[in-house]
Amino acid sequence: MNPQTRVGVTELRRAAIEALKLNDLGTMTSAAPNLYPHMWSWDAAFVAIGLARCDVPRAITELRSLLAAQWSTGMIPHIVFNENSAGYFPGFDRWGTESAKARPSAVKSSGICQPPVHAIAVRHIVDRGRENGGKDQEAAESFLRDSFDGWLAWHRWLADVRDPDGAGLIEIHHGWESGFDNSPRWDGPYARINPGTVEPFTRRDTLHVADASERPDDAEYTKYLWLVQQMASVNYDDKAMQDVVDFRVRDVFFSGIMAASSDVLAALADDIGRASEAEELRGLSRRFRDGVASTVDPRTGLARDYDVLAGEWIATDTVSGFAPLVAGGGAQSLAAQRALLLGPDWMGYPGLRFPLPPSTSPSSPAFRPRTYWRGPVWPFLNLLLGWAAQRNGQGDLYEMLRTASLEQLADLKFSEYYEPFTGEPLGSLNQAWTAAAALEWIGSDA
Ligand code: 2M8
Repeated sequence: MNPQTRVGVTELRRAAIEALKLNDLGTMTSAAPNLYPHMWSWDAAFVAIGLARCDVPRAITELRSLLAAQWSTGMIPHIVFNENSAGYFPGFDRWGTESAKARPSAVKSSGICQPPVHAIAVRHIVDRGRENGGKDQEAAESFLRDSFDGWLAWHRWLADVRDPDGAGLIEIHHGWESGFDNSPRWDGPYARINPGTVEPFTRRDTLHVADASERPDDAEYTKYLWLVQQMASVNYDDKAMQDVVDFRVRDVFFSGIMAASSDVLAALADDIGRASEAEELRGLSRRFRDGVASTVDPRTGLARDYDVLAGEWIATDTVSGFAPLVAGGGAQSLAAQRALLLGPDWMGYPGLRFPLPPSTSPSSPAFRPRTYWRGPVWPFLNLLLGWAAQRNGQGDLYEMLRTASLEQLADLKFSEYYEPFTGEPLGSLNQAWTAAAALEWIGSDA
């Protein structure tokens, strides 16, 4: 690394820490300063990965706060509401989780979940703690011991409740559960929903982006809220929900994360002498890895989601097609996925500002370069793909993602997402998981 780049990296680290401070609510971190003034489940995991690079105890606090919101069933809710912020819609009152039996009454949360990246964050905390030694190591190791059963219950709930038939694919009941809210992946399932009467609503999200057309439109929000109403009508009871909800999809990217995370949690189980749980988790990892592999479209090489209600595969050119790369797997499948990702429809697409995968391939008719999950580049996702590449032994892919990400993030905006061809920062600025991704990419280099 030349001296000029090194100065850039030091400045980047300082600015990323500053952006995380801006979002620091004390014992949890808002996903973004105005647009998302609460804690989101998978954002919190990436935030913890970044925090572990500068403050191991604070990273632990982040995940402890998330676990305090875990439902008695094992589910980790997708939003943990900050009592002092009213500026987000739909807020706690709109979720109707007040009377959900499984929600811990002291913590306000939504009633759905997001992908289980948390065990990967715990691994990072333990690794950073051990590197630092002393008090950080003690804190990280005791956190692992205290929190292990919470993470285990979370993985068991996902496996038992969201994959009751053992297909190795997690069923979701809302596009928000995928985290890829309005991705073309969900156009088919949403097109088939005819919402009943939805309580009137006033959105807040469009106030916090430069151009409201980047966000989903009101018709999409009506369907999002319809699903919330349907789930609330049965008090988020796991069994009843499946029968009332108009959105039932097996999410392949969620499942790929489940496979990867279960494997990571298995190694952590070994670490604390929980051998039988380690074996159980390795079984889960295999089950979801196989499930993900079974979805790969032989024509495109990309993994697919499955629409349970329509009984059909959902084939899209979205980054979720790289679920096998995240899940891990056989050498041949990983090599094929690596070649695709580096190829002309993705990182090698002509004219990209940085060689980073757009959320939808620009070759797809569904591609929209400025619209949220329909095309922009999402930095936190690149960190996940890089982590997976490194674990897969694909060091060249890891280095390419790292170099390009550090260049992208050197604008110091920490945007929620970026226009793929111009590199323009879009969505919220100072998005917490983007800043955290920068810290992790820098690693021990600054
Ligand atoms: C976005 O989702 C929320 C709803 O959960 C929203 O648009 O209001 C998604 O990008 C999601 O993946 C992310 O976790 C969340 C907070 O960053 O924002």
